[in-house]
Amino acid sequence: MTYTVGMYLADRLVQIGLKHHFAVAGDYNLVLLDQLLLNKGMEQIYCCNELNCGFSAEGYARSNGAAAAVVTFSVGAISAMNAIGGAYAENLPVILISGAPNSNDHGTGHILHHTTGKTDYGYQLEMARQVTCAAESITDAQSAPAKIDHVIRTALRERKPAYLEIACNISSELCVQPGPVSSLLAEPEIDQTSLKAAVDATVAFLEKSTKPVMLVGSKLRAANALAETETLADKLQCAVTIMAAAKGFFPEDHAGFRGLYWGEVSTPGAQELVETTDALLCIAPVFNDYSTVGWSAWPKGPNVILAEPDRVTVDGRAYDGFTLRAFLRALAEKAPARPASAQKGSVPTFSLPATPDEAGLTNDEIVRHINALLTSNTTLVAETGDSWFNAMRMTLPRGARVELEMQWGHIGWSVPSSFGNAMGSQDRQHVVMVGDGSFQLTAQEVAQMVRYELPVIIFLINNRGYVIEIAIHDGPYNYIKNWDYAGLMEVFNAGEGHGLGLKATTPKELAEAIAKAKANTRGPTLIECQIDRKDCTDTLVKWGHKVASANARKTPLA
Ligand code: DPX
Ligand code: MG
Repeated sequence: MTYTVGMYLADRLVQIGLKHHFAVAGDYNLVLLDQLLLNKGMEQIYCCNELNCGFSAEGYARSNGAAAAVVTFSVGAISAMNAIGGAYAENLPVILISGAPNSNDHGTGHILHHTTGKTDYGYQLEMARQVTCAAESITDAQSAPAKIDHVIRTALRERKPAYLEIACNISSELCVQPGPVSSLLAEPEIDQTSLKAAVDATVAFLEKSTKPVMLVGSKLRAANALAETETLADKLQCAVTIMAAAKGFFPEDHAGFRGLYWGEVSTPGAQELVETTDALLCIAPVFNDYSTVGWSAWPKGPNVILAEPDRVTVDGRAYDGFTLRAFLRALAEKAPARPASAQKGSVPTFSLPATPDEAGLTNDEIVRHINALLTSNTTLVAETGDSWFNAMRMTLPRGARVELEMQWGHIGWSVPSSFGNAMGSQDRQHVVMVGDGSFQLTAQEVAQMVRYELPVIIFLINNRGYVIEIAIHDGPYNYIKNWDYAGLMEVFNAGEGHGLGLKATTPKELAEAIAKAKANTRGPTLIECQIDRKDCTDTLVKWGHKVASANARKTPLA
């Protein structure tokens, strides 16, 4: 069988587990898209624009492990790069593939369309290098296999996005057939001496401690160590807390689970546990201004053991040369039982009294209903805004997943990301919580959920503005044009889809809408929940004030 560069790429993507790739067509990638279509192991899924295409792939990588987005040169790829920056921040291997100028044009002085009008077309590769772990430009068929393999291997190993651009005349040129995929998937070698030293030092530290506590962070899923963390918790029998961006990364029915540590807005009891322990084992954390509540809740000092994806630091000494997963596994074998921190307190559960059926709809009532909807099969996607704080207070059944984008924090992310996530895990129920302001950025991707008949349930919380921003720093820029959000569904259906748009202004209407959403299995349901602008979580307000004062720090006087 004759092979082409595009076919080689398609085979590799299928070999690493992709059943779909996301695309927006343009004349620099049309031949490539044709080549990808030849592979029947993978379906081509279309998006409304390249930003959404990037976020759809990002969501697919969340549910499927890796993803690819195929776009055209500059006008497409530069839009997609925002989402690729997000995939970098969130540790997701997304391969961004851009069509590129014909190899015969390079070095000719030709001015090409869809470029900045300069005759050097290298700027896109330079830009991509800033938001990816590997970036290659393919301008000849012979070197294509090695470049494709390098990009895919690096993305999978580093759990980061990577970039390929392929000159538009090269995708259909002949090249070799790919070999076995094992070389792309190989785990890095482990330095057993260093691993043993790290484990011994940690065990010695924990043995001196009377009440260690675990703190689970958001890089844990990318490190592929969720199960190992639970095994370690079983062995230590200590209290386990999670960071906000790690919601769902530790089972909330575990006997040691003590809730969320987020400084002043922690689950009751969790802040004291974390801040008074003599040994805090931080696993894959990200300490940024948001997670530390404006630098006020940053665990540091001699009592902190830092177990990061590429290094473990105990007693001020750093050890590397092994994976976090290998470390947690080896530590669980030798770790002492230290139950003191879990002996006080109990597993937190969220409960709120129901409000009367005909009362006005409240934020609490929405959260109560959504929490009741969650099962072990739910993926809850929570957008930036008060949806974060609402997701934090819910109790998750074992197996339920939560998707957040707390490091990048691009409003509007949740719509395309949930589309991609649902495409990659069609056996699960996807539930989205998104604010009105966020929805306005990427609303059109709901049309693809209609097109591909994905039964995503979207709770659109219409509080008439950027309420989290109002809490952080108010001004006229936080008030937005209202839309008929539920009405959009008819626009997206255009007479041939199964999308359902509903409005809820009372608890009764919300309950009825949820029942209809559950019955609508052939398309998305958008429930516009109308609440008062001032009705938000008190955690949002407290956290917002702290972050705002950190942002407003003056320069030190000279
Ligand atoms: C902005 C944010 O309506 O949610 O719950 O009302 O806050 P809440 P909404 O979706 O509003 C979101 C809004 C404007 N952030 O409060 S969080 C700034 C921002 C961002 N990303 C991008 N642009 C601006 N985070 C792409
Ligand atoms: Mg809002």
